[in-house]
Amino acid sequence: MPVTQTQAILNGERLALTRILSQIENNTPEGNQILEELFPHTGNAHLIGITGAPGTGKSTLVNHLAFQYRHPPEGNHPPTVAVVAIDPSSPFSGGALLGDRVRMQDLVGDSGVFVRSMASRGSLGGLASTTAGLVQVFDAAGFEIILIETVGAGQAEVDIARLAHTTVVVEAPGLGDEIQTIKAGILEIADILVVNKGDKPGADNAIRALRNMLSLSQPEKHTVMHHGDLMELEGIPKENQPTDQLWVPPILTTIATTGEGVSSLIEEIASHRQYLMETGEWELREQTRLKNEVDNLLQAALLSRLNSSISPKVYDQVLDQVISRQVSPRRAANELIQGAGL
Ligand SMILES: Nc1nc2c(ncn2[C@@H]2O[C@H](COP(=O)(O)OP(=O)(O)OP(=O)(O)O)[C@@H](O)[C@H]2O)c(=O)[nH]1
Ligand SMILES: [Mg+2]
Repeated sequence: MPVTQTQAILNGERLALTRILSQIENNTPEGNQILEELFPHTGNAHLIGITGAPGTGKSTLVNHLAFQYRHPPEGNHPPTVAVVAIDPSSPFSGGALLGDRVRMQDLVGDSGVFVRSMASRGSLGGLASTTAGLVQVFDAAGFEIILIETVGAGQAEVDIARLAHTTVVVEAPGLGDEIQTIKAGILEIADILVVNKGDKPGADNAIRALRNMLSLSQPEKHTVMHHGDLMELEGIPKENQPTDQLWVPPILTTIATTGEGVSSLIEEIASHRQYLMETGEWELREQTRLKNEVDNLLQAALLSRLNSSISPKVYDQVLDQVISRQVSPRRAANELIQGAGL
Protein backbone atom coordinates (compact mmCIF):
# COMPACT_ATOMS: atom_id res chain seq x y z
CA MET A 1 0.00 0.00 0.00
CA PRO A 2 1.45 3.41 -0.87
CA VAL A 3 2.21 5.60 2.11
CA THR A 4 0.13 8.80 2.06
CA GLN A 5 1.88 12.13 2.40
CA THR A 6 0.29 12.59 5.81
CA GLN A 7 1.60 9.21 6.98
CA ALA A 8 5.06 10.01 5.63
CA ILE A 9 5.06 13.24 7.66
CA LEU A 10 3.90 11.42 10.78
CA ASN A 11 6.80 9.03 10.21
CA GLY A 12 9.12 12.04 10.12
CA GLU A 13 10.33 11.43 6.55
CA ARG A 14 12.43 14.42 5.61
CA LEU A 15 11.39 14.68 1.98
CA ALA A 16 7.72 14.70 2.90
CA LEU A 17 8.44 17.27 5.60
CA THR A 18 10.25 19.57 3.19
CA ARG A 19 7.33 19.35 0.77
CA ILE A 20 4.59 20.09 3.26
CA LEU A 21 6.54 23.01 4.77
CA SER A 22 6.70 24.68 1.34
CA GLN A 23 3.01 24.02 0.76
CA ILE A 24 2.18 25.69 4.05
CA GLU A 25 4.39 28.68 3.29
CA ASN A 26 2.56 29.02 -0.03
CA ASN A 27 -0.82 28.56 1.69
CA THR A 28 -1.91 25.89 -0.81
CA PRO A 29 -5.23 24.01 -0.46
CA GLU A 30 -3.31 20.71 -0.42
CA GLY A 31 -1.11 21.99 2.42
CA ASN A 32 -4.15 23.10 4.40
CA GLN A 33 -5.82 19.73 3.83
CA ILE A 34 -2.79 17.87 5.17
CA LEU A 35 -2.66 20.21 8.18
CA GLU A 36 -6.24 19.15 8.94
CA GLU A 37 -5.13 15.54 9.02
CA LEU A 38 -2.02 16.29 11.09
CA PHE A 39 -3.71 18.43 13.72
CA PRO A 40 -5.06 15.56 15.88
CA HIS A 41 -1.47 14.33 16.18
CA THR A 42 -0.16 17.61 17.63
CA GLY A 43 0.15 18.71 21.25
CA ASN A 44 3.25 16.79 22.33
CA ALA A 45 6.16 19.11 21.57
CA HIS A 46 7.64 21.75 23.87
CA LEU A 47 7.41 24.98 21.87
CA ILE A 48 10.16 27.42 22.78
CA GLY A 49 10.20 30.95 21.39
CA ILE A 50 13.54 32.76 21.11
CA THR A 51 12.95 36.44 20.54
CA GLY A 52 14.77 39.74 20.93
CA ALA A 53 16.06 42.78 19.07
CA PRO A 54 17.99 42.38 15.80
CA GLY A 55 21.57 41.24 16.22
CA THR A 56 21.37 40.13 19.85
CA GLY A 57 22.64 36.68 18.86
CA LYS A 58 19.40 34.69 18.64
CA SER A 59 20.45 32.55 15.67
CA THR A 60 23.83 31.80 17.21
CA LEU A 61 22.11 30.85 20.43
CA VAL A 62 19.52 28.67 18.68
CA ASN A 63 22.33 26.95 16.84
CA HIS A 64 24.06 26.07 20.11
CA LEU A 65 20.80 25.14 21.82
CA ALA A 66 20.02 22.65 19.06
CA PHE A 67 23.54 21.24 19.27
CA GLN A 68 23.51 20.89 23.05
CA TYR A 69 20.03 19.36 23.10
CA ARG A 70 21.42 16.72 20.74
CA HIS A 71 24.53 16.19 22.87
CA PRO A 72 23.26 16.00 26.44
CA PRO A 73 25.34 14.89 29.41
CA GLU A 74 26.20 11.19 29.43
CA GLY A 75 23.21 8.92 29.93
CA ASN A 76 20.50 11.47 29.05
CA HIS A 77 18.04 11.15 26.20
CA PRO A 78 18.81 13.55 23.32
CA PRO A 79 15.45 15.01 22.25
CA THR A 80 14.73 15.56 18.57
CA VAL A 81 14.85 19.25 17.69
CA ALA A 82 13.12 21.33 15.01
CA VAL A 83 14.01 24.95 14.37
CA VAL A 84 11.70 27.50 12.75
CA ALA A 85 13.73 30.64 12.08
CA ILE A 86 11.71 33.62 10.93
CA ASP A 87 14.67 35.65 9.99
CA PRO A 88 16.11 36.52 6.61
CA SER A 89 19.58 37.11 8.03
CA SER A 90 19.70 33.81 9.87
CA PRO A 91 22.78 31.66 9.32
CA PHE A 92 20.31 28.88 8.54
CA SER A 93 19.19 30.82 5.50
CA GLY A 94 22.70 31.39 4.23
CA GLY A 95 23.99 34.20 6.43
CA ALA A 96 27.59 33.93 7.48
CA LEU A 97 28.48 32.46 10.81
CA LEU A 98 31.93 31.19 10.02
CA GLY A 99 33.02 30.42 13.55
CA ASP A 100 30.21 27.95 13.90
CA ARG A 101 30.56 26.18 10.62
CA VAL A 102 31.77 22.97 12.21
CA ARG A 103 28.85 22.83 14.58
CA MET A 104 26.38 23.62 11.80
CA GLN A 105 27.84 20.70 9.87
CA ASP A 106 27.18 18.49 12.87
CA LEU A 107 23.57 19.62 12.87
CA VAL A 108 23.20 19.15 9.13
CA GLY A 109 24.28 15.51 9.34
CA ASP A 110 21.96 14.79 12.29
CA SER A 111 18.61 13.22 11.38
CA GLY A 112 17.26 14.28 14.80
CA VAL A 113 17.42 17.94 13.81
CA PHE A 114 15.36 19.76 11.18
CA VAL A 115 15.93 23.44 10.45
CA ARG A 116 13.50 25.55 8.46
CA SER A 117 13.96 29.24 7.91
CA MET A 118 11.36 31.54 6.51
CA ALA A 119 11.68 35.08 5.26
CA SER A 120 9.61 37.41 7.41
CA ARG A 121 8.17 38.93 4.28
CA GLY A 122 6.34 36.98 1.65
CA SER A 123 4.37 34.44 3.61
CA LEU A 124 1.07 34.30 1.80
CA GLY A 125 -1.16 33.19 4.64
CA GLY A 126 0.07 35.74 7.19
CA LEU A 127 3.22 35.31 9.25
CA ALA A 128 1.62 34.16 12.51
CA SER A 129 -0.64 31.54 10.97
CA THR A 130 2.09 30.26 8.63
CA THR A 131 4.43 29.88 11.59
CA ALA A 132 1.69 28.08 13.53
CA GLY A 133 1.28 25.70 10.59
CA LEU A 134 5.00 24.93 10.37
CA VAL A 135 5.11 24.29 14.10
CA GLN A 136 2.13 21.93 13.88
CA VAL A 137 3.88 19.90 11.17
CA PHE A 138 7.00 19.44 13.32
CA ASP A 139 4.86 18.63 16.37
CA ALA A 140 2.88 15.98 14.45
CA ALA A 141 6.12 14.57 13.00
CA GLY A 142 7.25 13.84 16.55
CA PHE A 143 9.88 16.53 17.16
CA GLU A 144 10.13 16.94 20.91
CA ILE A 145 11.71 20.39 21.08
CA ILE A 146 10.66 23.12 18.64
CA LEU A 147 12.71 26.33 18.71
CA ILE A 148 11.03 29.33 17.09
CA GLU A 149 13.33 32.30 16.39
CA THR A 150 11.66 35.65 15.80
CA VAL A 151 12.96 39.21 15.74
CA GLY A 152 11.21 40.99 18.56
CA ALA A 153 10.36 44.27 16.94
CA GLY A 154 6.62 44.55 16.69
CA GLN A 155 3.17 43.13 17.31
CA ALA A 156 3.57 40.40 14.70
CA GLU A 157 6.54 39.01 16.61
CA VAL A 158 4.70 39.23 19.90
CA ASP A 159 1.87 37.24 18.28
CA ILE A 160 4.34 34.63 17.13
CA ALA A 161 5.91 34.49 20.57
CA ARG A 162 2.44 33.72 21.91
CA LEU A 163 2.65 30.45 20.03
CA ALA A 164 5.24 29.21 22.48
CA HIS A 165 4.95 27.49 25.84
CA THR A 166 8.22 29.04 26.94
CA THR A 167 9.44 32.39 25.65
CA VAL A 168 13.12 33.28 25.93
CA VAL A 169 13.85 36.98 25.43
CA VAL A 170 17.42 37.68 24.32
CA GLU A 171 19.13 40.97 25.14
CA ALA A 172 22.69 42.06 24.47
CA PRO A 173 24.81 44.83 25.94
CA GLY A 174 25.63 47.84 23.89
CA LEU A 175 22.43 48.01 21.91
CA GLY A 176 21.44 51.24 23.58
CA ASP A 177 18.06 51.90 25.05
CA GLU A 178 16.84 48.80 26.91
CA ILE A 179 13.51 50.54 27.48
CA GLN A 180 12.72 49.75 23.83
CA THR A 181 12.08 46.21 24.89
CA ILE A 182 9.30 47.22 27.20
CA LYS A 183 7.73 49.44 24.58
CA ALA A 184 7.47 46.51 22.24
CA GLY A 185 5.73 44.55 24.99
CA ILE A 186 8.43 41.92 24.86
CA LEU A 187 9.42 41.88 28.51
CA GLU A 188 5.86 41.06 29.54
CA ILE A 189 5.97 37.83 27.59
CA ALA A 190 9.41 36.72 28.82
CA ASP A 191 9.58 33.47 30.78
CA ILE A 192 13.37 33.50 30.70
CA LEU A 193 15.63 36.50 30.09
CA VAL A 194 19.03 36.01 28.51
CA VAL A 195 21.76 38.60 28.35
CA ASN A 196 23.85 37.29 25.48
CA LYS A 197 27.30 38.55 24.48
CA GLY A 198 28.40 38.13 28.07
CA ASP A 199 31.97 38.59 26.81
CA LYS A 200 31.25 42.23 25.91
CA PRO A 201 31.57 45.19 28.24
CA GLY A 202 28.25 46.33 29.63
CA ALA A 203 26.76 42.87 30.18
CA ASP A 204 26.56 43.53 33.93
CA ASN A 205 24.74 46.80 33.30
CA ALA A 206 22.26 45.06 31.04
CA ILE A 207 21.56 42.48 33.74
CA ARG A 208 21.07 45.22 36.32
CA ALA A 209 18.74 47.13 34.02
CA LEU A 210 16.68 44.02 33.36
CA ARG A 211 16.49 43.19 37.05
CA ASN A 212 15.19 46.69 37.76
CA MET A 213 12.62 46.52 35.01
CA LEU A 214 11.48 43.13 36.14
CA SER A 215 10.95 44.29 39.70
CA LEU A 216 9.05 47.35 38.48
CA SER A 217 6.82 45.42 36.14
CA GLN A 218 6.08 42.51 38.47
CA PRO A 219 6.00 43.82 42.04
CA GLU A 220 3.58 41.11 43.16
CA LYS A 221 5.98 38.41 42.12
CA HIS A 222 8.57 39.29 44.73
CA THR A 223 7.17 37.01 47.33
CA VAL A 224 7.03 33.74 45.58
CA MET A 225 8.48 30.33 45.10
CA HIS A 226 11.19 29.95 42.58
CA HIS A 227 12.45 26.53 41.65
CA GLY A 228 11.04 25.15 44.86
CA ASP A 229 12.92 27.58 47.10
CA LEU A 230 10.68 29.85 49.08
CA MET A 231 12.16 33.30 48.94
CA GLU A 232 12.44 34.81 52.41
CA LEU A 233 10.00 37.61 53.02
CA GLU A 234 11.07 40.13 55.56
CA GLY A 235 8.56 40.88 58.25
CA ILE A 236 5.78 38.72 56.89
CA PRO A 237 4.81 35.68 58.95
CA LYS A 238 5.16 32.43 57.04
CA GLU A 239 1.47 31.57 57.23
CA ASN A 240 0.59 34.85 55.48
CA GLN A 241 2.97 34.26 52.63
CA PRO A 242 1.50 33.18 49.34
CA THR A 243 1.75 29.45 48.77
CA ASP A 244 0.80 29.48 45.12
CA GLN A 245 3.82 28.95 42.95
CA LEU A 246 4.56 31.78 40.59
CA TRP A 247 7.30 31.85 38.03
CA VAL A 248 9.87 34.60 38.35
CA PRO A 249 11.69 34.94 35.02
CA PRO A 250 15.34 34.06 35.67
CA ILE A 251 18.03 36.24 34.10
CA LEU A 252 20.91 34.30 32.55
CA THR A 253 24.14 35.31 30.85
CA THR A 254 25.37 33.51 27.74
CA ILE A 255 28.15 33.77 25.22
CA ALA A 256 26.46 32.27 22.20
CA THR A 257 29.59 32.27 20.06
CA THR A 258 31.29 29.79 22.42
CA GLY A 259 28.19 28.11 23.85
CA GLU A 260 28.93 29.30 27.37
CA GLY A 261 25.81 29.36 29.54
CA VAL A 262 23.75 27.41 27.01
CA SER A 263 23.49 24.31 29.20
CA SER A 264 22.13 26.48 32.05
CA LEU A 265 19.61 27.89 29.62
CA ILE A 266 18.51 24.36 28.72
CA GLU A 267 18.09 23.62 32.43
CA GLU A 268 15.97 26.73 32.95
CA ILE A 269 13.81 25.85 29.95
CA ALA A 270 13.27 22.39 31.45
CA SER A 271 12.43 23.96 34.85
CA HIS A 272 9.90 26.20 33.19
CA ARG A 273 8.26 23.25 31.49
CA GLN A 274 8.09 21.44 34.81
CA TYR A 275 6.57 24.52 36.44
CA LEU A 276 3.94 24.74 33.70
CA MET A 277 3.08 21.07 34.15
CA GLU A 278 2.94 21.14 37.96
CA THR A 279 0.77 24.25 38.20
CA GLY A 280 -1.68 23.42 35.41
CA GLU A 281 -0.36 26.44 33.47
CA TRP A 282 0.59 24.16 30.58
CA GLU A 283 -3.05 23.38 29.98
CA LEU A 284 -3.98 27.07 30.26
CA ARG A 285 -1.29 28.09 27.81
CA GLU A 286 -2.45 25.42 25.38
CA GLN A 287 -5.96 26.85 25.55
CA THR A 288 -4.75 30.43 25.10
CA ARG A 289 -2.47 29.43 22.24
CA LEU A 290 -5.22 27.70 20.35
CA LYS A 291 -7.74 30.46 21.03
CA ASN A 292 -5.21 32.98 19.66
CA GLU A 293 -4.77 30.92 16.56
CA VAL A 294 -8.50 30.63 15.94
CA ASP A 295 -8.95 34.37 16.54
CA ASN A 296 -6.09 35.24 14.17
CA LEU A 297 -7.55 33.08 11.43
CA LEU A 298 -11.03 34.43 12.04
CA GLN A 299 -9.84 38.03 11.75
CA ALA A 300 -7.82 37.31 8.63
CA ALA A 301 -10.73 35.47 6.98
CA LEU A 302 -13.28 38.17 7.82
CA LEU A 303 -10.97 40.93 6.70
CA SER A 304 -10.27 39.26 3.39
CA ARG A 305 -13.99 38.61 2.86
CA LEU A 306 -14.74 42.23 3.67
CA ASN A 307 -12.06 43.51 1.32
CA SER A 308 -13.30 41.37 -1.53
CA SER A 309 -16.96 42.31 -1.11
CA ILE A 310 -16.65 46.08 -0.88
CA SER A 311 -15.97 47.74 -4.21
CA PRO A 312 -13.15 50.27 -4.04
CA LYS A 313 -15.47 52.80 -5.68
CA VAL A 314 -18.16 52.50 -3.00
CA TYR A 315 -15.46 52.61 -0.34
CA ASP A 316 -14.01 55.84 -1.78
CA GLN A 317 -17.46 57.43 -1.99
CA VAL A 318 -18.24 56.64 1.63
CA LEU A 319 -14.80 57.85 2.68
CA ASP A 320 -15.38 61.15 0.84
CA GLN A 321 -18.62 61.61 2.77
CA VAL A 322 -16.73 61.08 6.01
CA ILE A 323 -14.02 63.54 4.99
CA SER A 324 -16.66 66.18 4.13
CA ARG A 325 -18.26 65.54 7.54
CA GLN A 326 -21.58 64.36 6.05
CA VAL A 327 -21.28 60.88 7.57
CA SER A 328 -19.60 59.82 10.81
CA PRO A 329 -16.83 57.19 10.70
CA ARG A 330 -18.99 54.84 12.75
CA ARG A 331 -21.96 55.13 10.40
CA ALA A 332 -19.64 54.72 7.41
CA ALA A 333 -18.22 51.48 8.82
CA ASN A 334 -21.70 50.13 9.59
CA GLU A 335 -22.98 51.00 6.12
CA LEU A 336 -19.97 49.36 4.44
CA ILE A 337 -20.46 46.19 6.47
CA GLN A 338 -24.16 46.09 5.72
CA GLY A 339 -23.56 46.82 2.04
CA ALA A 340 -21.10 43.92 1.92
CA GLY A 341 -23.78 41.63 3.33
CA LEU A 342 -21.62 40.51 6.26
N1 LIG B 1 31.01 38.82 21.03
C1 LIG B 1 29.91 38.09 20.83
N2 LIG B 1 29.30 38.12 19.62
C2 LIG B 1 28.21 37.38 19.45
C3 LIG B 1 27.66 36.58 20.49
N3 LIG B 1 26.54 35.97 20.01
C4 LIG B 1 26.41 36.36 18.74
N4 LIG B 1 27.40 37.21 18.38
C5 LIG B 1 27.60 37.84 17.08
O1 LIG B 1 26.58 38.78 16.88
C6 LIG B 1 26.22 38.82 15.50
C7 LIG B 1 24.73 38.59 15.35
O2 LIG B 1 24.44 37.27 15.71
P1 LIG B 1 23.11 36.53 15.21
O3 LIG B 1 23.08 35.21 15.87
O4 LIG B 1 22.99 36.56 13.74
O5 LIG B 1 22.02 37.50 15.86
P2 LIG B 1 20.44 37.47 15.63
O6 LIG B 1 19.84 37.96 16.88
O7 LIG B 1 20.01 36.15 15.13
O8 LIG B 1 20.30 38.54 14.49
P3 LIG B 1 19.01 38.85 13.58
O9 LIG B 1 18.40 37.50 13.23
O10 LIG B 1 19.53 39.56 12.42
O11 LIG B 1 18.10 39.66 14.43
C8 LIG B 1 27.06 37.77 14.81
O12 LIG B 1 28.17 38.39 14.24
C9 LIG B 1 27.48 36.86 15.94
O13 LIG B 1 28.69 36.19 15.70
C10 LIG B 1 28.33 36.58 21.76
O14 LIG B 1 27.92 35.93 22.72
N5 LIG B 1 29.44 37.36 21.86
MG1 LIG C 1 18.87 35.61 13.51
